[in-house]
Amino acid sequence: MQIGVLVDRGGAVEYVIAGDASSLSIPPLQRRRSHHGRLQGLRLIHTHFGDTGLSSEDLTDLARLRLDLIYAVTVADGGGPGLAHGAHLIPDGPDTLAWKLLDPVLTYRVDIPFERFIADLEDSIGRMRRGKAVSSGDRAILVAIGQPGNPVTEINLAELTSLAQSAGLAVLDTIIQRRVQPDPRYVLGKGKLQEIYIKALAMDANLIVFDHELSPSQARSISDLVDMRVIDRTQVILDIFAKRARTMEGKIQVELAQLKYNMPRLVGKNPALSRLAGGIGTKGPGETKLEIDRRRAKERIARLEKETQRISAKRALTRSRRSARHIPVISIIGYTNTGKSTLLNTLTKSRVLAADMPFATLDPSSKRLRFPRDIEVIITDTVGFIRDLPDDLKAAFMATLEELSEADLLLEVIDVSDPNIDYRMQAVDDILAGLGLKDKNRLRVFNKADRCEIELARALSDRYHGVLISALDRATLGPLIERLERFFMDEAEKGSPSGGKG
Ligand SMILES: Nc1nc2c(ncn2[C@@H]2O[C@H](COP(=O)(O)OP(=O)(O)OP(=O)(O)O)[C@@H](O)[C@H]2O)c(=O)[nH]1
Ligand SMILES: [Mg+2]
Repeated sequence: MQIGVLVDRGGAVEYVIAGDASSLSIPPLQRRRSHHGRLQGLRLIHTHFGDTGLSSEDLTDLARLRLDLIYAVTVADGGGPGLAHGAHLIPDGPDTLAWKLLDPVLTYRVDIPFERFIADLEDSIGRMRRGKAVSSGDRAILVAIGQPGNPVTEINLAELTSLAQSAGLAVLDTIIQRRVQPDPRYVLGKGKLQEIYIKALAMDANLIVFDHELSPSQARSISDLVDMRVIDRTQVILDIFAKRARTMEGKIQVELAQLKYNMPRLVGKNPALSRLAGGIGTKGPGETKLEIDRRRAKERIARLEKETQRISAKRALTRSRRSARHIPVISIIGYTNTGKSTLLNTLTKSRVLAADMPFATLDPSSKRLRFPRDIEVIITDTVGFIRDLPDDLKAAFMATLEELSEADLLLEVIDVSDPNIDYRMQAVDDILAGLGLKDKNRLRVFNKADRCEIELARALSDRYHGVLISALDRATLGPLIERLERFFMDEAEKGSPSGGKG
């Protein structure tokens, strides 16, 4: 007959189950752990006769009971343990789990660092759920403070609208609250906030989004007052980033930013708390759930930070190899959605994702570019800039932005058809200053010339000694390529002993 044991996280056997020749029926388990997407805290190890691996009933039990892990140990000819067939659950979307089969190994070779394994697994399950502030289908009202009719306020609100849409929200209405200074407690006046809440209810919205960054205490006061989810622009940006990150590196950076942003907001009443809550393997005595959540978040942050340092170091190595080979680097920068990736694609005939939405690009990509006069450079596309990028996000993307400091040339792409061009050029200048990159060689490229009055575009481009292009149309890139080529020839002259020094 089959014999099984259910083992808890501490390694103690909780149940011993005797089945029949081909199956095992697990008794009803006490629900010992608060659920919230967490696992049961028990792993099942049981015997199988013959050479059979996990059966579909086994896998159903795994999923139904949310076991930590399941193993079937086959019985070898002499009666001893043969192969161990294992499986565990993995996240498969915000609300679904799938199972993953492990390669069968000889039973005495099973070697899983269990504590670490289960902490990582529960982290990744929790992450699927907790990470996102919004889900597509959410219906939102957007709120900004400022002066109606004031161009800056209008620009900010329009930008928030496109961010919200890019995050998958339906934007039902936008509201500007006339105010010079945000209210320290509620951002808006208390009365106005209640008014907006009622309006939101009437429109069947389920979310209010503030353009203004909410401090943890503001978020708390507001959610005490209105019974609806309230988030800010930063959370919308974080959600977009989480959705777009493709590489491991990008994902780590986004998760780090999310944790750092959410951590101070982990407070008693916050509904985000229940989403962050979960079972914990090594619970210290007397710790409240809140303390445990904070501790877990801290530990995870520490782990991810180490990881980003490792990535940084790796990138630095790649860069130094590159510079050892004297291949110059151009970094394409600029406000989001200005056409950076399109330009990279057209210049290098590649097919990096370019799309009409903020933050289409998150993960940098580098390509080689050979000029007609046989100069070769590396050209890198980066994440777009946006005004008021929260510090945590900036920090998380440092590894990507570090690259910029070693570029030989920053190619700033500007959307010349943008009615808010001055405001956005200023935002880019501010961000570069913040990164200590203001004095770097920079060439301004005025893109989307096809979309506006050509005289106006040319005047602007001339004012900044820039180049006018339409990145979609390779035929317009001649002057840009020439400028770049000239720049690198001059640089080579300066650098080589036969040049500058004579
Ligand atoms: N009309 C016109 N559209 C352009 C031009 N260059 C880019 N676009 C469009 O502008 C949108 C954004 O282009 P991307 O290349 O994704 O912009 P990006 O700067 O890489 O944006 P992020 O990566 O999201 O920051 C896309 O819909 C492009 O097709 C151009 O010269 N003319
Ligand atoms: Mg891009």
